[in-house]
Amino acid sequence: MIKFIEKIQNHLISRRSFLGMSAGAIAAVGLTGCGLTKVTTKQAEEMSKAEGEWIAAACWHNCGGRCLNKAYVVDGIVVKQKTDDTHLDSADYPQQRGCQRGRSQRHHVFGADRIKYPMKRKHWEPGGGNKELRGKDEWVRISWDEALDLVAGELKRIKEGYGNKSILGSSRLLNFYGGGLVRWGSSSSGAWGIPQECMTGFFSWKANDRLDWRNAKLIVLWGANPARSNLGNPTYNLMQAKKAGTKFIIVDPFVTPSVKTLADKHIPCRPGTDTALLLGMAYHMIANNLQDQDFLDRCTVGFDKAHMPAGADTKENFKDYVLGTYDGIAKTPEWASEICGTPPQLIKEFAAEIATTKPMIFCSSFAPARTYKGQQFCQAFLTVGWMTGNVGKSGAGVWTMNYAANQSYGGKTLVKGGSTGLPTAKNPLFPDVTYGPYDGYRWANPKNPAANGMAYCETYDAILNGHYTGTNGRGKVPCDIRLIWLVRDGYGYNYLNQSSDTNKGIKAFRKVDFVVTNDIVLSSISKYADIVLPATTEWEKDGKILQGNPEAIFITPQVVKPLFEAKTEEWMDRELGKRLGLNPDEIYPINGKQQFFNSIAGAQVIKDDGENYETLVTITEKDIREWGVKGKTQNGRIGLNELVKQGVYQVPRSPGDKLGLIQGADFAKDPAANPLKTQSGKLEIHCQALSDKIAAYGLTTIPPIAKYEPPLDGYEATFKEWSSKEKGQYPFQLVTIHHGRRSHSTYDNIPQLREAYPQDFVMNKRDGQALGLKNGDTVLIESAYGKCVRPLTLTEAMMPGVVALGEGAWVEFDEATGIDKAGATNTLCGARLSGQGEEPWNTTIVRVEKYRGEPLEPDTEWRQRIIL
Ligand SMILES: Nc1nc2c(c(=O)[nH]1)N[C@H]1C(S)=C(S)[C@@H](COP(=O)(O)OP(=O)(O)OC[C@H]3O[C@@H](n4cnc5c(=O)[nH]c(N)nc54)[C@H](O)[C@@H]3O)O[C@H]1N2
Ligand SMILES: Nc1nc2c(c(=O)[nH]1)N[C@H]1C(S)=C(S)[C@@H](COP(=O)(O)OP(=O)(O)OC[C@H]3O[C@@H](n4cnc5c(=O)[nH]c(N)nc54)[C@H](O)[C@@H]3O)O[C@H]1N2
Ligand SMILES: [Mo]
Repeated sequence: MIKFIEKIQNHLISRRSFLGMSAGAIAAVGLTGCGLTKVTTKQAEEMSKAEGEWIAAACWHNCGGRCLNKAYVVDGIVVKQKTDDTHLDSADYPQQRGCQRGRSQRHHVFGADRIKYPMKRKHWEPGGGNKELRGKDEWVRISWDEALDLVAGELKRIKEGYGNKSILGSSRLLNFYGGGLVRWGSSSSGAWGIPQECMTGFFSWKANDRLDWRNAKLIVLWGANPARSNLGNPTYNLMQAKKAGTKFIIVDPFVTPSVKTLADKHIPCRPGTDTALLLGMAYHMIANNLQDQDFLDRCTVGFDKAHMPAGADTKENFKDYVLGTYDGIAKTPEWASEICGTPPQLIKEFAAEIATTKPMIFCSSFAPARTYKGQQFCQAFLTVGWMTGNVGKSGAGVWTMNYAANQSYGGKTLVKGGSTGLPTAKNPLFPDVTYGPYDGYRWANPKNPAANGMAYCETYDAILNGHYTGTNGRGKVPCDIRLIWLVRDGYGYNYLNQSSDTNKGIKAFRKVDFVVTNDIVLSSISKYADIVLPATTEWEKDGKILQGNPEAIFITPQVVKPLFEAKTEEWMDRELGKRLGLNPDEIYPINGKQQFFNSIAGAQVIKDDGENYETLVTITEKDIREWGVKGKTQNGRIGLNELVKQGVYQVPRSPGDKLGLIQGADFAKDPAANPLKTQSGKLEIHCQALSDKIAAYGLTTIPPIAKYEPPLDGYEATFKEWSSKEKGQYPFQLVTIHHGRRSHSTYDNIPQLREAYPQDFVMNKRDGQALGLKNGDTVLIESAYGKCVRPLTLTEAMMPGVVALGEGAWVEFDEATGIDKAGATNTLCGARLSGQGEEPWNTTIVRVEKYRGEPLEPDTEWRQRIIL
């Protein structure tokens, strides 16, 4: 095997000739100490004929999907990939097929730009050294011993000198070492979680099972673009509904690929103004008595003054707000149209259509809630959806996608992995804060202020100014952040790139004493670090179960041995633990292999009765011996090794089986006998609990019913003066769409994907022409927070006044001009504090002009971040 790797490692080529080749010619890539190893097409063909093995390979990124990925491994090198061929494909029982990104995973794992060795920034020394050089300093290779000594030394120095709260971050090791300062908020689902929890009693009100979507007469997708942002099966599922005759309406400022694929009707709406559109629709329904009054009376509170929750001011009912009874402003379609840009006639038709077409599914994505005070959108969306009475019935429903992947899946979880057996490690400073793999899904509990850290959006200000906003009216909480910690299991959180205001973020990073990350590539956050530790990818670890949609789990064993000097987080934590005087066996009482085994042994699958679960996997004495683990024999549906070889367990489905779910069916039939976990037991259009909870976070407030208030940096803010409609300094509204070439920032480094999905800036053709711009021009896009340049695409598919940029490009600042060349959206989006800590990315305003600087080299030609 060694000989084989040496053989391909001897074929060094320069980066330019690598990129000069077509993507198809590069069938496999190997690694060397100093750069990329190319394998020619001929060699690749030879290699793929060589005797190897197909191994199920993790596809672990946060793309919202989960698919089957298989790697063909010849002598420790992955020479090709394929996807699900474990059973024949059908609409009811679809294969779990991967997309272009997962199938590029080998270019990520074996990329020339993998982090290969521990690296230190040349001018960093304990305490900070020359901090201004972060992001532009040289890197030097150091030994693992030196790296671990330096990292442990800084952890100790900062803990002893300033206390654990001066360490920003969370990880298993940190929790054993006294904890770190944690953050809360919502980087993904916008404002969705809390309104849903308070108004419905479910943090995530599940959608009906995917097979039931075919029973809808109408499906409304609000701000959703599944053809781009739900790869895998969700769009395929929606196509089945379309085939069965369902009509689709999509509300979006952009004629997206999903509009082109699915929609019978497109409703244009300016970003951040959806609440106005929904209020205009509500007005039309009320004025024509189209609402389902029986459902509203039986199942909701707060719609009109006769159905208010106990203790509420009767004037605060939704109907009177819409009619303008007390504020004198009727929220007519004409009123709405001036704000949202949707023609009044279209608003009326749309309102009448959703009110009279039954059954209907009314489904929103997260994007319209990633806006300033996005809770108001969630309130309005649920309220108008409930006005149609489409709850608890087949082919009907009102919800947000409960998670990106499951947009059109919904239903019960039919198969699930077991626990790894690793006990959870509590952060002693914030014992109530749950520790998940993503910072982005951590919620603060406003009832327990001592448990809370700070909102994500406040991080950089907290570092720069030494305080953050305390929940529950605690005012400014002092802090002294000295260490940024990102050595953690699985996936990092690349927040310098992915959270608002990268310019300010870099200033903050340049202030602290120490930044340490573990990473697989030099992602933005690692670029601005002092020490980067080489992490193994999931392909190099012992194995994991990854949950897919509710019908499938993916079992992903080790594919190849760790490359170069890459190590697992477990190894890093143990080694650091020793240096910090901790017992490594207490931090990890069980090893990775045993964890993998436990999660397989504990896997459960639903029985045909649709209620109870049974053991999934058969395990024999021989299996336990061969795996070298502790365990008991058990009987299930599939043998251990067969399952690992197959890489997936998917529950077969067919229409009429008992595995489906109609969400809220019992409640809608008899709300008194089946109360929800809301304060009133009903769906709450007027929801005091929501208003109180948002207020307790201490950032912004909202009334208990859906109201439209112009958001910060929304449409109204594009004008110097609203009444004359004279445009102001930042005349365009920006949406930051999830992009086909990446999962957030992940995969942005893959040249093949860069070629396939350009990072262009999109604007309306007439808007562009008015500025003297033409297709392909390089434009400068500027907000109050930063600026970037990108090639321009002009199209009538974009609403006038709205512009778009895909989120996730790897920020690439020109330090001299302060311009980001990559089109990284968070150079434009400001860090504004809102509601439950949602980041208001889609309420951002910008101006656009022709760029007059040096010509911009296409990003497909850029030097990869190959360090050592
Ligand atoms: N402007 C704007 N910003 C957004 C959004 C938006 O719509 N607009 N969307 C937001 C949303 S919805 C989300 S969910 C967030 C996601 O943002 P993040 O959670 O930051 O996701 P990624 O950018 O994929 O970052 C993953 C990081 O983990 C590293 N990594 C990947 N695999 C491994 C591994 O195996 N081991 C280790 N150690 N590291 C690994 C990658 O190099 C990368 O640095 O972005 C948000 N940011
Ligand atoms: N290819 C790809 N797929 C992904 C991801 C990825 O990074 N890349 N990330 C995954 C993750 S973690 C998540 S959370 C999901 C996100 O999934 P979504 O939130 O659905 O994704 P977006 O692309 O941000 O937005 C969808 C559509 O909403 C529109 N939109 C934006 N703002 C507004 C608004 O204010 N009002 C209205 N009506 N429409 C608006 C946009 O034009 C876009 O077409 O995607 C998942 N899928
Ligand atoms: Mo997300």
